[in-house]
Amino acid sequence: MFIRFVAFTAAAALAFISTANAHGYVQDVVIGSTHYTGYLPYSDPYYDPVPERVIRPIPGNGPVTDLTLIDLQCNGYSAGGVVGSSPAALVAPVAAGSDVKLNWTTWPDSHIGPMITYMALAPSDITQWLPGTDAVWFKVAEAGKTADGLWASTDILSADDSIYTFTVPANLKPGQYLVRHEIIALHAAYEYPGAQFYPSCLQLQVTGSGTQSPTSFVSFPGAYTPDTPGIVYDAYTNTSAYPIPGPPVWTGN
Ligand SMILES: *[C@@H]1O[C@H](CO)[C@@H](O)[C@H](O)[C@H]1NC(C)=O
Ligand SMILES: *[C@@H]1O[C@H](CO)[C@@H](O)[C@H](O)[C@H]1NC(C)=O
Ligand SMILES: [Cu+2]
Repeated sequence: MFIRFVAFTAAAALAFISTANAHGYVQDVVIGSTHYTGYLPYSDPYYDPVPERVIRPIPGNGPVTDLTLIDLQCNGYSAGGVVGSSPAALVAPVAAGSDVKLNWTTWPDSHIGPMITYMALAPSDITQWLPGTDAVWFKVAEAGKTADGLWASTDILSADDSIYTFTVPANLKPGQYLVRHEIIALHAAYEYPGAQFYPSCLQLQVTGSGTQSPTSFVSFPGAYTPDTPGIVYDAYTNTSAYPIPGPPVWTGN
């Protein structure tokens, strides 16, 4: 009885520690002069009706570390019958060639690493679409460690008031696209599992007269394995260039 009590207390303490060890998520999206509040995991679920967002729901501010889980896609739940993510209700319009600004919650200084952005064309109504493990994703932006040793997160992100900006490729053909944006925190990435993935999925309606589409795609999970360069990396001792994981950026020339 006493031992059970101790075990329960230890579990409760662990739960507390993982809550207290706050990390983050995208709290706001800015396109042109329009702001869209991000999905707020600590308040949205408690509203009735639940607020409509352009970002898909996440369980909280914590990371995914298992590269085989569907959770790696959009930080969605793999429990409760929801596969990878559940769609959001809204879709944000954006002209191809425009900037999209993602406003992160205050990011811990220790959580250094790259910021990477992918897109995927929804084959039909994005508010119903789950990519599953299909290879549909192409990379549109990436930032790792500069030659001066500055990391996309936290150095550059903090200097930019927690705003990360990527550009929708100018020649991208119009359609509904799911954006998968992530920070990979490397503070424990000297082994696998260790790297912490913080993905966030945003629903966009790309407009314009673009005609181009990429021809090669990756899946999530699938694009990253423990052997992919940049997944295992000792960020505190390795002074070499950091190899950003995943395929090359597609710019649509
Ligand atoms: C980011 O979003 C927060 C919460 O909505 C807001 O208070 C803050 O001003 C935003 N930052 C910028 C630079 O817009
Ligand atoms: C530093 O990182 C590079 C790129 O991942 C890797 O090839 C190299 O082995 C690492 N060096 C050490 C000492 O771990
Ligand atoms: Cu953390």
